[in-house]
Amino acid sequence: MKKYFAILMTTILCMICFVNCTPSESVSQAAVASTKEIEDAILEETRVALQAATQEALSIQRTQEFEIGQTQTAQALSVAQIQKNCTPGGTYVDEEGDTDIEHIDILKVETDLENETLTCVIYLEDIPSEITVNRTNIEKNVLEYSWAVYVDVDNNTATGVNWGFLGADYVMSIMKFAFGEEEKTGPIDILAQTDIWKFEDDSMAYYNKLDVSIDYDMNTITFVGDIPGITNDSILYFYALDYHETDTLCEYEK
Ligand SMILES: [Ca+2]
Ligand SMILES: [Ca+2]
Ligand SMILES: [Ca+2]
Repeated sequence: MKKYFAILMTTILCMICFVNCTPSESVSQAAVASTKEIEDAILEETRVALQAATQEALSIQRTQEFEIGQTQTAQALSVAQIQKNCTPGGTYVDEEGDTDIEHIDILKVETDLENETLTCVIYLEDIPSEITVNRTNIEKNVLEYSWAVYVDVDNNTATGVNWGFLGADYVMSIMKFAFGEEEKTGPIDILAQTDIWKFEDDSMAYYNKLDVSIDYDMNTITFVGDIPGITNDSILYFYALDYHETDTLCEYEK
């Protein structure tokens, strides 16, 4: 009896299967599924290939930029060896790693003078997209960050500032003083002030706004500003500071 019941059930199941899932339908559904899988696989392969190609292109571009930078540095080195004084129009190279703080480690400065408009491109070891200001571990009312170009317009120590960079008449600078406000992070040129200052003896007066642009891929800060009376014989000093650490190039020796 059990045997007949089992045969009957098997027959019924086979009939249900025959009615609901004919072999042709089953094959065509499988074909659709596998076509979809193939399409998905091709799309995925294309996406992966595109991503790899983009990354490779970026990597090649970075390598090219690096090689260009190296060539420029080599050319600049020969220029720096010939010139003793830093004057507008020259390119000057500084030692790499003479400070451990990469965003103030000056590597090179390219300068250009058009009439009285001075352009300085300052190459640094690294410029982070954001810096932290008003750090809690430093005292109040100190200069926390600075990137600056001092200009002794008349190459005369008797005029201009009578301390520090003796004889400098103007400074183009990014400066951030910590006055005890809340600690915060952001881009350098948003958090710091960008100005040109005029020196007279022991005082420093605001002169004009400084045009600053930062290239985070090339790690450069470019200053453009009008300096009254500047000539190709004026003397330039370059300076970067993070709290108590500094890096300088063409520092004053008179
Ligand atoms: Ca340096
Ligand atoms: Ca002077
Ligand atoms: Ca230096």
